This record gives sequence, C-alpha cells and structure tokens, in this order.
Amino acid sequence: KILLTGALGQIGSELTMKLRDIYGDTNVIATDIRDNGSDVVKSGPFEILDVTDAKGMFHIAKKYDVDTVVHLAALLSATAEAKPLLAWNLNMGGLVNALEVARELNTQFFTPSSIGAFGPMTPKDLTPQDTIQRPTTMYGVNKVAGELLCDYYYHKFGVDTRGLRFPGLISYVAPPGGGTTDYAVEIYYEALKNGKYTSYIDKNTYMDMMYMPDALNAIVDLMEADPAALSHRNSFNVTAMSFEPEQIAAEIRKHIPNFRIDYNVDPVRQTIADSWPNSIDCTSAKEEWGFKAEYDLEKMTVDMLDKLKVKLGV
Ligand code: VAH
Repeated sequence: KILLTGALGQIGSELTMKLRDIYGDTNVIATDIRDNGSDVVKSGPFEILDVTDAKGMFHIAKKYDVDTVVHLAALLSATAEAKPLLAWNLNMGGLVNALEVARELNTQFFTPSSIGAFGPMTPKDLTPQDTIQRPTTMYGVNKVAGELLCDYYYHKFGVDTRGLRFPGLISYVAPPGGGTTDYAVEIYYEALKNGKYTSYIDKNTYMDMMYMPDALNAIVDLMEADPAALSHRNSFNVTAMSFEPEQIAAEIRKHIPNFRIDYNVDPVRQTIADSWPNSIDCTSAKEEWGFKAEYDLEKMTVDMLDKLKVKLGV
C-alpha cells in the first residue's frame, strides 16, 4: 500500500493513476491539501492532508497500513523564490514529517529532487552524478538539503529512501504550478489556442526536460530496482533531452507552420534558469537500475499536440 502526498500536483495527478493501474486502486492512498473532485479523488482512497501536519500524516499512514511513502507535496522553484520562508517550512517540514512516518512504519520512501539542486559553480554541460551542489535558490537549497536528509535516513535509520533529480517535466494532464520550466508546457497550449507564445525564458537558455510518461516509468523502475545494485540513492540524475525555446518552437512549427514565438523575459525565472545546468549526465541511473527515456523532443511534441487538441477541443 502506497501513500502519496501532493497527489493532485503535476506529477501526483498522473503517478496516482499509474500506480493504481499497476498495484490496484485500493492500494494507492492519494492525499493533498484540498479535494478537486478529479479522477485521483474518485478512483481510489483519498484523504485531505497538509504535509506540515505530522500527526495527521502518521494517522493516515497507520490507518491504511502503508508500506511505501511517495512524497511529492512541495513548492516549485519560482513560487519558492517568491515566498522563501514558506517554501522552507513546507518543503523541509513536509519532507521531515514524511521521512519520520517512513522511519516509524518502516516503509520504502521516494521523493523527487531536481536539476535545481545544482548551482552556478556546478559544471553546466553533462553535469556529473557526483559534483558540487551550491544552488542559489531557496528551492535548490531545499532540494540539496532534502537529498542529504534522505541519505541520512538511509544510513542512520535504514529507511529505504530513493530519489530522482528530475529535469523540467512536460505533461498535458495537470499543468505545473510555479516552476521555471513551465514555459515548455505553456507553449503547447498557446500554440494550439493562439498560434503564438511569449516566452518568459530567453532564447539560447538550455534546460533538461522530460515527458511525463518517462518520469513516471523512472519512478516505478527505481522503486522496484534491486537495492543491492544501487550505489546512489538520493538522488539520481535523469533526463531525456535538453533544449532552448527556439528549438521547441521549431518542433511545434512542423505541425503548426505559422506558430510564432517572441520573448518577454522574466528576470526572476531567467536568473533561476541561468543557475541550472544546460544538460546533465545520467550514466549512474542507466548503470544502476536501467533508466531509459522513450520520448525525445520530436516524439513528445507529436503526443502533446495530439492529446491537447482533444483536451482543448481544438
Ligand atoms: C521547476 N518544474 O521548474 C520544476 C523543476 C527542474 C524544474 O524543478 O521548479
């Protein structure tokens, strides 16, 4: 039985449904701060949970006798930069509460890290698995501290913690909230609705990205991997592609020939993006648990446009 926090978020809204397909609807307990009446709420057990409520989280985990905790509830990079103290309290408070539940109930544990865990001093091209991590954003501070805390719970208490440093995730179900890479999701919606997109990230800004189906498979593959094969735990570099706005625009133009992109750079999110790698190296993930991504920019664009045409009714 799996407990998810942040089950209504960008990852959670799809991961919950995938895990219910694999392990059975009643074995996946979705929680979030509110009830939005979606499939996640309707297709299996759902509970309202504020992850800063340690007792509330323990009560739910105990009630359902969970053996796995998947902790997704967090503020993303741009929101965290706008509200750093709230981000610290929610991102770190929620994480330590979830780790304590995992320790007390002896569950397996997953939480995502991010390419945001790297900073300006980190090698920018093919960023290694093990390298300097001095991020300059509150989100990055949260992610590095989170990685170290998860490794601590593994070494100190034997909690089976595992994590992935995700790139920007692109999906058509629930849009990301408050991220820096969100432009790469918004651009598909705008291309279909208005035939143009004004990007808040400047041209030539390369960032790692991944299509959500690959991200969900990576989580399941990592959690089912043989622990004896893991020499890393928190957290593995994973990515599928690295591109800059002009490249995704060109790919969209293969399907919407008149699509235009222009720029109105947001200095806050541009500064965040400039502090992150251009591309990261995933050798450890490939070697230790067989990570592979199926979608590149071309294949993702075909699927995103097909699915959004249906969703938007255009
Ligand atoms: C963000 N989508 O933009 C998240 C993610 C690597 C990007 O951490 O904050």
